[in-house]
Amino acid sequence: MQVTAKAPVNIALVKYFGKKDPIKVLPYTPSVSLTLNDFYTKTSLIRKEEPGVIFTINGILQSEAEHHKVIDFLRYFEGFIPSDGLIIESTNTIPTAAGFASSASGYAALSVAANAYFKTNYNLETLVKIARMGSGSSVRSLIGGAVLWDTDGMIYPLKANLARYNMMFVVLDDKVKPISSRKAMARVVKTSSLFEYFVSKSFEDKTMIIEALAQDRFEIIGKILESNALLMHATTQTAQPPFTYLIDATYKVLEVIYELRQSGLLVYATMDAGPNVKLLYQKEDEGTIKEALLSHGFSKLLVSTLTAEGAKIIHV
Ligand code: 2P0
Repeated sequence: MQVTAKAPVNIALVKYFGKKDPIKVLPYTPSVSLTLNDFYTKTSLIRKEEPGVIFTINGILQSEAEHHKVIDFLRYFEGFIPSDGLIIESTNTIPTAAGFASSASGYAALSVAANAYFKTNYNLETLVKIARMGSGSSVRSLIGGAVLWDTDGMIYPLKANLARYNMMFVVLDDKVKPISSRKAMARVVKTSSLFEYFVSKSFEDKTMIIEALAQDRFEIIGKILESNALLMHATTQTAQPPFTYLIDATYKVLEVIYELRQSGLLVYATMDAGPNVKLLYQKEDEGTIKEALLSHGFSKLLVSTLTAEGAKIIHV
């Protein structure tokens, strides 16, 4: 027996960074994301004769710790028996664990695949409760389009003009991040002097960006997404001990973006748990943005359209 699910990457415009309830994985902040069409994870669950679980990502056998994490996660699906023979084969179209949110698409794909493989038929609400324990941001990949993950732990579809925009990833470093976002969040919540402000500002940002998305007011959307990302990264720099995911090249890309904006082109940047920069812009400006980045030596550029499609089964 084999089941394959596909789940898209989502990028937060208003960030999740801190757990109010680390057991149920309820966030301190409401987060808002857009869903990408061209970056995704495909995960197959395949029955095998010999007992035990084998877990690979892009063909690479994962560590014992990763096996434990995934086995513990599958226990939420009734009918899963760790000693039964099971192969978990996951492939990402983007670098894993470098702030490209592949754990989000990974856990969304695994949740949907397991729901079919073990025939649990959990509804979306139950699947959200389970998926977020694997990775909080994965719940935003369960449905497509613009998505709100609210502080009640549930997800809500938002109105947005997906056809008007593309996202570009400026790849600066595709190595695994030095500190997991799970550990980073715990440290920030406990020690950052900016955390309270980040939370209250995120509630404001959420309200304003939902309205701006619905009315398709790009300048407002862009200003909010960029300032929210910078504030999130300021919480890591004010934690004890302080740390940062950003590198010199991140700031150099931001300078190019600011220059483009000064010339009248609307393009906005966000960064996650890694140094890479993600840009939101209107499709017709793609050529100019690419040219500007290439002329400054940034040549690893990945582009995606936005999609209304969420995680789904593609093969049973
Ligand atoms: C986000 N990030 O909203 C934020 C912005 C990173 C920075 O969600 O601890 O894998 O497993 O719930 O969802 C990345 O972390 O974290 C993340 P856990 P997750 O996209």
